[in-house]
Amino acid sequence: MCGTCGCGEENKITYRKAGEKEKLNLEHAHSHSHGNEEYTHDHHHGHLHDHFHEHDHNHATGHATIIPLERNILSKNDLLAERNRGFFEGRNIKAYNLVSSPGSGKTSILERTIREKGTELNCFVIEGDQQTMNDANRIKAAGAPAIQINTGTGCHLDASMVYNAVKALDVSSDSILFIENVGNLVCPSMFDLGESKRVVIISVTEGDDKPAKYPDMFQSSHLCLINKIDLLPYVDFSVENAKETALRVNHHLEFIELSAKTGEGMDKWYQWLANIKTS
Ligand SMILES: Nc1nc2c(ncn2[C@@H]2O[C@H](COP(=O)(O)OP(=O)(O)OP(=O)(O)O)[C@@H](O)[C@H]2O)c(=O)[nH]1
Ligand SMILES: [Mg+2]
Repeated sequence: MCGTCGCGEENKITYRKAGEKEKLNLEHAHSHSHGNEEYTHDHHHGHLHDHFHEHDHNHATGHATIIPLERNILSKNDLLAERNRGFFEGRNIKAYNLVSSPGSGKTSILERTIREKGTELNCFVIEGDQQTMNDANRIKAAGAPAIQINTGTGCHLDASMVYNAVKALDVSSDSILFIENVGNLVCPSMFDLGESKRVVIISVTEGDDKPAKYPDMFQSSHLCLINKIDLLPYVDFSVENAKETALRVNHHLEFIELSAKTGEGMDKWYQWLANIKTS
């Protein structure tokens, strides 16, 4: 179980490449294979052994150990994230961590980006979901190599999962790596993956108060994509209110309004990616 947010009870993480049959060879993972294309490892076991031990030891003292345990887990994650960041920088891989609530359109934005700019941008994709290969298969159909991480009961990706996935996916130098996090506006905000930039997506069907309700995610992001603007005539969503609220928690946040469905605004997103890629 993740001691930070309580997720990941079964400790089973799987990594499966979209459309490929071979067993993935992930170093450092305690593993057993399930069929030809799936690889499972007991991700948190090593990490958390000490924490469980510490927790047991201090049981009589009540909850006082929870905060140090959280810090310990997050600082271990931060170390691994820095390792990822060094790996990415050394190979000129621009990594984007895409975070949002479920269904805001992360995969749809990626599909359209890959169809329209995939070759130019040299894209690779890591997909994080609790279950199913759906998103990795959608990305592969759009034309980019993808690996699916299924987190089981886990509600976020962490730096170690990304490290394993990057190795299995064989991400090439001078590329863009999109990491679609598990749909959740809370826990993924705490876990640095070593990304170059964090991109938070909200869709106009979610309500314009989300930045106020989930400030950590907006505070830790560089860019906010406001998706599904084709639906604006049908919903009570004020783009102005959403931006104002988000700027109150993070005055550096940039915004792009777009629709993955109609393509409106996608050119601004491509421009942002191009600027970042050459910076
Ligand atoms: N009208 C409209 N629908 C959209 C748009 N973008 C995505 N959708 C729809 O929203 C639904 C969810 O889209 P996904 O791309 O699967 O969302 P997601 O954020 O990847 O979802 P999870 O991975 O489950 O968190 C789908 O039915 C999409 O067709 C958009 O710009 N406009
Ligand atoms: Mg998705």
